[in-house]
Amino acid sequence: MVDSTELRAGFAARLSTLYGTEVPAYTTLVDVSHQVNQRVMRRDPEAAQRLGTIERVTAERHGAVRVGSPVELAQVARIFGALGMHPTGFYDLRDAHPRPIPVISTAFRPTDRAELARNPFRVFTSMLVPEDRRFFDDDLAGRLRTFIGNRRLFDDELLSLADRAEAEGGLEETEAGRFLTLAAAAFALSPEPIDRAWYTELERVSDVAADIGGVMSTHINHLTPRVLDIDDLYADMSRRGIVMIDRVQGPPRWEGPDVLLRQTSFRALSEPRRFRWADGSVRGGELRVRFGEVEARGIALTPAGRDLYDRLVATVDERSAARTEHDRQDVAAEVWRENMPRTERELAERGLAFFTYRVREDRPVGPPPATASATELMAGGWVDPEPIVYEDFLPRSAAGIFASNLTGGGRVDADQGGADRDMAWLSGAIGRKIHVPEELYRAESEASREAVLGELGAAPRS
Ligand code: OOG
Ligand code: NI
Repeated sequence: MVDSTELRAGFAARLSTLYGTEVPAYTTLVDVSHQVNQRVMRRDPEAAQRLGTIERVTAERHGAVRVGSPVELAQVARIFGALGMHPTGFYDLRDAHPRPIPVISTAFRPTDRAELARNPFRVFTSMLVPEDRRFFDDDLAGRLRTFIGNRRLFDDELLSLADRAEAEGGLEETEAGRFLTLAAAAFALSPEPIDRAWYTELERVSDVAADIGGVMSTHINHLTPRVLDIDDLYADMSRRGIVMIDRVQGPPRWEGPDVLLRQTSFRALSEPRRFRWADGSVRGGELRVRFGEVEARGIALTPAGRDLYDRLVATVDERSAARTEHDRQDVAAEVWRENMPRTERELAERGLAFFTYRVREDRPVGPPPATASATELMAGGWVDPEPIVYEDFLPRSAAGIFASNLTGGGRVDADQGGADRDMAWLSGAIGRKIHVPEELYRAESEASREAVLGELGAAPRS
């Protein structure tokens, strides 16, 4: 029996091989990431592994895929379900500034800490919203839905293997191999000719709409390795002559703890694709839609920490308006120094980030009260906080990643009505619970507090 964890690791490895053959620059990015990680490990192995073992970080990737309808998203969910990956978080990119994108998204990932440690593979998955009138008029929306309704991204054999794997927690060896082959193949770039006129019509609305709804199949859009020092990677890639987007997105580089997620990418490369023209002829051409991205992960923030983060981002925006990108980084570091706790301990004490707890060797004799809060346990010298790594995404960075790789202008009619789409809607549409990231982190932190209380033989409060 090949269990869901092994299936997930196998799928991530196969996709990585596939994407490396399709987009060779991805292989360079992975190589450079490994070199950066080794440099950081040599500098300080303990600090390097504060947010995950080097084995986990080296194997770690996230992918991005895009589909056209709830039916397709529900099918993707069955495939990822077989791999122990569950929809987590809701991202609405339709009102992203400055470039709205006509999609809503979730991320499929393991939700359990032990599973994340074994293999944290996750996929940012976006779904087109043809019903949104700001992007598509009635006529185009109708044709788009028909086009998407007539294609099959995943065949029956793949889906039934997925269902069996999900129901039974794995597959027997031969079937597992078959399942992984079919699953990876479903995300390969298709050689089928693309209807040029249809693709162009959609491109006028949005490159992303064309990439999703202009072709008969789906494909992996990028695969993202994790690095321990993203500024080092950025400089290294630039030295190799690879054109990077103009910034690292997310929190700035600074001396204090890394929180949430920092990401950067190189611009999409042109790839040969085949087109069918209006006269019926099929000729080669090219499209730029797929790129390379890299990320560094930090500590998960509580809702209070996230509010602070959002306020700081707004402050950086205000203070750096009309200044260069280079200045912006300095402004951001300055704003962080003024407002962000400089230590993990202070993040924990102020309830701004999520932690688990470890009992101290030199703890006081005698147990803490059974109802002691995490803050009391830390203050009393019973436990030390251990950071919980952020496993999710940032809407603003995601919008930036989409936007930095758009070539066309795009068209949005702000006077038209958008379609109501939220997490509950998406959950209903795919028939699965969508996990809330902050609830997962909170449950993990709370379980740890209870565990250390048990370990400390906590006594009822007198
Ligand atoms: C997804 C963009 C978002 C990220 O890392 O924030 C993303 C896409 O381009 O399909 O992958
Ligand atoms: Ni990404």
